[in-house]
Amino acid sequence: MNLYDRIIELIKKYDKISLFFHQNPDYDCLGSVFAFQSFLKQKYPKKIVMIIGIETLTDEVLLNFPSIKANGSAKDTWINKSLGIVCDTSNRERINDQRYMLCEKIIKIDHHPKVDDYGYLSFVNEKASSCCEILFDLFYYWSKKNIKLNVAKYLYVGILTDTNRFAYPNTTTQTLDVAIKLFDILGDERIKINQKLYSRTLNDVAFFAEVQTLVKYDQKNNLAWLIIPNSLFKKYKKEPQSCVGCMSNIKDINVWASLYYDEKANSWKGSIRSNSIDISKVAKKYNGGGHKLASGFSIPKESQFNKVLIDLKKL
Ligand SMILES: [Mn+2]
Repeated sequence: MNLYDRIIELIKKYDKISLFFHQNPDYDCLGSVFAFQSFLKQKYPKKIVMIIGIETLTDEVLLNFPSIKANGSAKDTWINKSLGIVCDTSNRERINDQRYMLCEKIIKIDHHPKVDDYGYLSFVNEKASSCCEILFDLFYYWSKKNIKLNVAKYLYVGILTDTNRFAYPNTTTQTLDVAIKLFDILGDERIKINQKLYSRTLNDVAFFAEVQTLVKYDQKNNLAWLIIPNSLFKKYKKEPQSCVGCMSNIKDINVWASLYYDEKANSWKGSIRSNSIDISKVAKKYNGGGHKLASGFSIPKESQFNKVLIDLKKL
């Protein structure tokens, strides 16, 4: 039996499924869990599929996502009779709700480098652009007629954002093959998804314009960085976020990093991006990790950011 068959057989055995995603969720992990929920609901209407912790996310995080409905919080006694499926999360500490431990069994589905091998079953494909790409492949193998419009929407959003609209090097012929099949299902819907996903409010435009003025450059070391004060998020009523993308595609800047304070976690959250150099090792050194060209880290003090920058300069 191949791994897909083993995953399918295990899911079939459970009436209760708990879906988990990663902290600071992006559209790939959210797309994955919402697609999974929609797919399973269509294929097995009697199963109860809960996205654990979804009710803790703010509207801003979910804003651009097509037709999301929160489904209330799950009790511990429910979770401990369920099968857990964790999407897009390389290590256990990063799972959004640590009650994943209560699940009878866990399935991990991910495309990040394998830093933590967890789960009763683990499907990791580092060559996949996104977790959503893997799920499309799994669902297509499982029951392609159940990849209905809603499932396709969620998966498309995840692939689109994780590949930066098919521009990042993680886009492969396999990714495009999946995109072709999704286009067929989505029809004109994909244009609406694009518009909704990438539309900006005037408040956003003003916010990012101000963020841009805070970027510092070290042209000698081809490095850019940014520290976003919490007052700025408050001023524009924005959820704290990395804004690391505002430093991408700058000529002769090869590595860029941002930092902001995360009140909930009581720590400083950082993001590092690169256009060619592997920066994941630096992220790992500072309590983080991720991909070669896109990683995150977490430090207890703002002053430690200097050490991160020195390590990045050495690259
Ligand atoms: Mn992802």
